[in-house]
Amino acid sequence: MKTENANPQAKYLKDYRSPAFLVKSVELTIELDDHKTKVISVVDYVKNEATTSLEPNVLVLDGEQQNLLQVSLNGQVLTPEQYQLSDTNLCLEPGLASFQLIIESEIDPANNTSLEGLYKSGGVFCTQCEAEGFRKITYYQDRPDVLATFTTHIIGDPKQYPFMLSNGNKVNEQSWDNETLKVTWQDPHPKPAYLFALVAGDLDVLRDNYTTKSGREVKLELFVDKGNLHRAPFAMQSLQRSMLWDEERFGLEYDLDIYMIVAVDFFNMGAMENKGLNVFNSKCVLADPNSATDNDYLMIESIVGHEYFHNWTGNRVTCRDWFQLSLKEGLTVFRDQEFSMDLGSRAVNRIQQVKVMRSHQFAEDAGPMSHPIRPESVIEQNNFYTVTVYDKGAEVIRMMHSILGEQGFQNGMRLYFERHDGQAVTCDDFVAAMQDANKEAVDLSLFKRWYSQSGTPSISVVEKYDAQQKRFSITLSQLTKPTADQPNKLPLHIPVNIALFSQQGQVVSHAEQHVLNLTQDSQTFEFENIDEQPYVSYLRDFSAPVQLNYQYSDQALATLLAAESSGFAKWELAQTWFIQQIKAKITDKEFAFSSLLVSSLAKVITDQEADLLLVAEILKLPSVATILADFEQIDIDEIISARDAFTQFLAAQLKSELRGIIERTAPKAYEFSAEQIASRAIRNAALMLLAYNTDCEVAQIEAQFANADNMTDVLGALGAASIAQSTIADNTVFNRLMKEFETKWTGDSLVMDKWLSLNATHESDCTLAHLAQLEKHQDFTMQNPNRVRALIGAFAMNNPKAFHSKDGAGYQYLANKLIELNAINPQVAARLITPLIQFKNLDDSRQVLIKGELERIAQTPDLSKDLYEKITKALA
Ligand code: B3K
Ligand code: ZN
Repeated sequence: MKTENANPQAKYLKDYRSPAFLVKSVELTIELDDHKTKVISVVDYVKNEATTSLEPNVLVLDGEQQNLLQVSLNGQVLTPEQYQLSDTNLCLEPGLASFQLIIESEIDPANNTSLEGLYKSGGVFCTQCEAEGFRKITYYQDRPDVLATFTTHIIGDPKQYPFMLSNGNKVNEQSWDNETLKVTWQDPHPKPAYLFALVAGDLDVLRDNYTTKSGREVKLELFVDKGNLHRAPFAMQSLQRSMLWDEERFGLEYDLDIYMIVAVDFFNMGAMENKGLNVFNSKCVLADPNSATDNDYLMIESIVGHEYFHNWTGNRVTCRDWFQLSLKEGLTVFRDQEFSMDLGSRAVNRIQQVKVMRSHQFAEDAGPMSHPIRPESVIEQNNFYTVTVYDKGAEVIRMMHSILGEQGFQNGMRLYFERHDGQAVTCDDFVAAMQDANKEAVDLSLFKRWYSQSGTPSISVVEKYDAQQKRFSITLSQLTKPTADQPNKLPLHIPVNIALFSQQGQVVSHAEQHVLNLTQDSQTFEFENIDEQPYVSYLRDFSAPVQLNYQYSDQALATLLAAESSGFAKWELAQTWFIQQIKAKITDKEFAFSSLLVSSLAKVITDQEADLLLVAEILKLPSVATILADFEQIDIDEIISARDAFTQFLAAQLKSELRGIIERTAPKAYEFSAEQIASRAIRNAALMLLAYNTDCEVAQIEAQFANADNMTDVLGALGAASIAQSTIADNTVFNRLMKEFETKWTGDSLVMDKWLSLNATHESDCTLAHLAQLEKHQDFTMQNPNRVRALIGAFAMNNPKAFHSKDGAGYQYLANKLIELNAINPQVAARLITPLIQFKNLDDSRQVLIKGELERIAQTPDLSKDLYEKITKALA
C-alpha cells in the first residue's frame, strides 16, 4: 500500500513516557501572509528530572509541513549539523539543564486544505490544533502533557484583519504605519499546545457580558461573518445559560476576563474549546427562525455548552496522552447532555442519546475500528474522535453517576479538581477520585473494566415464577463477543434498571424500580411475595450501553406501554415492539402486523395528557442501521422492505389519529418555546407518516410549505413531499417545492446544505446521476466539509436503498469521492469512509463489492494515515 509516510506505525498506550524537557513559557510571533506566514517561537525549556524517557537528553520537537529558517540556542544560531531534521521531527541534544530555543519557520496557510494547523477559511485566518495540529505551526513538543503559558504576537494588515485574536487577554496593540498592526495576547493559564488558537479577519461582533457568582465581570464576544449578526443572539444566550448552569450544577466558574467565540465556514468538526477563544463551525453558531430548525437551535445550545464545559473538564484538567481522550470528552459529553436535559425534556434528550449509541456506536464496536473508550493503540489520533470515546465514554460516566448518585458524583468531581487542577492526567486518576470520595459506599474496581474492554455486551434474560412460593426470579447473563481488537472478554459491572408490573398494569408496589447489578457472567435475582407472574420493563433509561436479548409478548408490550411512568421507557417499549414486528416480517413474508400494537399506539397518540415531544419520537421508526445491528448477516434489502411495509401499515392504520394531530396542531405565529417546539415536532412526524399513504393529501404538504414562517415547518413539508412523491400519483410535488426552495436560498450555504441533504436522501431511480449534477451546483465545493457531509455524507449514511444498490454503484461513487478527498482533507475522508468499513453484517456479495472498492482506495498515491488505518483494519 502506498502512503504519505512509508508504513505508518501504531503508537501504544503501554509505551507512554513522560517528556525529557518541560516548558516554562512560550512566546510566539506570527506575521500573517497567505502563503508565507512567518512564525517565530521563543521557548524556555528545563530538563524534566522525573522523565521516564529512554533518551532523557534529547529534545524531540514535532514539526510538519514547515519551511525551517533558523534555530538558535541561547542566542547562538545552530548549524544544520547541530540538529536532526526529518519530515516530522527536529531533534537536538542541548546538554543544558535549562535553555532558550528560538525557532523561525514559514508556513502556507492559504494552501492548507486539511483545515488543521493555521489555515484560511474564506478570508479569515484561523487555527485548529487538537489533536496534533500545532506541529504544523511551529516545532514544539506537541503533546498534551507539556503545559506552558503562552504570549502571542500577531502581526498583520489591520485593514484586512481588523480583528487579530488569540488566547487569554489582549495586553498590547502597536501599529507602526497604516499597514501593520501588532497585537499581543497573554494567557496566564498554562496549557498544552492543542488549546492554542489564533484568528484574524474582518468580522462582525456581538458583545455581551456575564457576571460570575463570585463577581468576576466577563466580556463575551461572538464573531461572525459580516452580515450575519442577526443569526448570533441565540448562541450568545446559550453561552450565558451554560455559564450559569455550570455554576449551579457543578459549582464551576469561568476563570478569565474574556470569552470569545468565532464562527468560521471551513471547519472539520463542530467546534473547538481553545482556552478563551473557541472556534466554531458556523453551522453550530448561526441561527434565526427562517434559516434554522428547532433541532438546529437545540444542537447549537448543546455544542456551545459542550465547549464551555471543557474549560474545566479538558482545559483546567487535561489529558496526559491522547489515549486518555475520553477523560475530557466522555465527561464533557455527559455534562452537555445533563445541561440539555436540565433545560429541556429529560426523556427526549435521553432518546436522542440512545439513538446515537444504537445506530452508530454499536456498529463501530462491531466493526474493524472497535476500541475501548480508552484505546490501547492508535495510528492516526484524529481517527479516535469517535462515538465510542465520546458517546460510550459519556455512558460510562452516566453509569458511574447512577451508581454514586448526584451527591456522591459531585463529591468525586470536587476531589478530582482538588487533586488535579492544572495537571494532565489519566482516566485512572478520574476513577480514583470518584472512588476515594465514595470509599464506604461503593467499589469501582470491577466497574473500571469498561475503560479497557471494547464491544457491546448482550444481556439475555430467563424469568421464572413460582406461584406456590410467590417467588419471581430473573436470571441475567452477559456475553461480549470477541471484537476486532480483543479476542477475550471478561464480565463487566452492568447496572440493569427494571420495573415490575402486574398483568393489569399496576406497579408491583415494593418493586417499582430496581437496579440489578450484574457483575458476573450470570446471576439470579429473586423477588418475594409476588402474587402473579409480572411483566418486567427492562433496561429503563438505557441504564447501561448493552444490547438486550429478550422477546416480549405482544400482551406484555401493550400492558407496559400503557403502564410505564417513564417517558423514555415508553419510547423504548414502542421501539422494541416495532423491531420485533419488522423482524417477524423478515422471517415470515406472510406475517400479519399486530392490531394490538395499533390500538396501543393509538391510545398513546390520542392521550390528551401526553408529552407531545415524546409522542413525536414514538412515531419515528428505528433506523435501518439500528435494525441491522441486530443481525449477524443479512441482505439489507430485506430490512428496508420489511421496514417500509411496516411503516405503510402504521400510516394506514393510524390515518385518522394522525390527521387528528394535524388538525390539533395548526401552526401559530412562530415562537421558540417548549410548547411550540413540541407542537411542530408532532405535526411534522404525523405529516411524514401520512405521506406513506397512497391517498396522502399533497395539498396539506404544499400549504404548510407555502405558509411556514420557520425552517422547521419548511423542512417538515419537504421531508413529507419527498416521501409523497414516491408513494403517490402526484410525482412532481417534491421537485416543485425543492425548486422554489433553491431559488429562495441559493447563496446561503448553511441553508443550502439542508437542500443538498434532501436531494441526496430522496428516493429516485437516478440518484447517482443527480449527485454528480449537484456537485456542480454553485453552492457545492469539495473543499468545505459541511458541503461534503451534506451531500456525500447524507447519501452514504441516510440513503440505504441507493447506497447499498446491488450493482455496487453506491459503493463505487463513495470510493471515488474518498480518493478525491484524500488529497484535500484526510480527516473528512476518514470520517466519511465509515459506511464502507462496517460491512460484516451485509450479505456476501455486497461484502465482495465493498472490499473491491476498499482495495482500489488503498492504491491511491499518497494515501493518508487516516484512511490507511481504517482500510487496513477493514481488510484484515
Ligand atoms: N475537542 C474538539 C475535537 C477535536 C477534534 C480533532 N480532530 C471538540 C470537542 O470535542 O469539543
Ligand atoms: Zn469535546
